[in-house]
Parts: sequence; C-alpha cells; structure tokens
Amino acid sequence: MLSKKIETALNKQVRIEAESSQIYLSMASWSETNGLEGISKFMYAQSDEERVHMLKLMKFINERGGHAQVTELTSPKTNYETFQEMFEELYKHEVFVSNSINELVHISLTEKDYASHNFLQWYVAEQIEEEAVAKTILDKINLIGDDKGGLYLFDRDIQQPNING
Ligand code: OFO
Repeated sequence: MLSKKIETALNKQVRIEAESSQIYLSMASWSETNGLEGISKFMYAQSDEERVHMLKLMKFINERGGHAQVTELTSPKTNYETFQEMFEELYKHEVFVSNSINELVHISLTEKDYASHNFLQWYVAEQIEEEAVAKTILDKINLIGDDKGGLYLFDRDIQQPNING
C-alpha cells in the first residue's frame, strides 16, 4: 500500500510525464510545419515515449492501492525562434525531469517504501539515457549554428537509429 505522501509525489510525476509528452508533441508539430521531417518524427516518438512513462506510473500507483490522477496540464509553448532554441529547451526539460525523479527517489527512501524505490530505478536509468541523447543533439545543433545545409543533413541523420537510440 502506498503512503499518501508517496501517492501524491507519484501523481505529481504522472502530470510531469504527461506535460513532457505534450511539450514534445508541440515541438513535433512546430518542426513539421517548419519543414524538418526527421526532427519532427524524432519529436513525435519522444512524445509517445513520455506517454508510456506516464502510463507505467499510473499502473504502478493503481496496483499498489492508490489512485492515479488525470489532471489538467499546462499548455506547452507552440513556437520557437530557432531549432537551437527548441533543442535547448528539450535538454533543460530533461534535466528538470531528472531532478524530479531524484526527488521522488529521495521521498521513497525517507518513507521506507522500497517497492517504490525499486520501481523508480527504471526511471533513473531512463533519464540518464534521455539526458545524454538530448545533450548530444544539442551539441550537434550548436555546432551547426545557422548553417542551413548542416541543419538539412542533421534532419536526415536524426532518422538513423544510432543518434536517437
Ligand atoms: Fe523524458 O521524461 Fe519521462 O521519464
């Protein structure tokens, strides 16, 4: 059985994952309308992944006697000045999510909830990977800068499995 404290904290994370999914969906749409199909596909896939993260949490909460909450979400930004700005925000957002997961892990330990602690290890590992991917992409985008040809090639490369894992 989940303690109220853990249930509330896990539900807060449900909302964060749902908002992450919406943020990446909005990035996918913006990329698509700005002609970069590869980046757009990557963002649609990221959005789907975040929804899976959310669902996994919901199942866990309900299985352990809690009640997963579906709430209103903060609307994501719909426009970006540049791709660089968009990827900067993607990276910052992943760092924010990692911090939030770390906080959850901390709460699970203070509550002596070892089942939740064990469950959350999957998210810890996932965030290491997601942060690393976001950082690699951001570094590449920063190298490309304003070079349109570079962006075109990047858009093609991001569809290759080795860049987005
Ligand atoms: Fe990329 O945020 Fe989920 O865990």
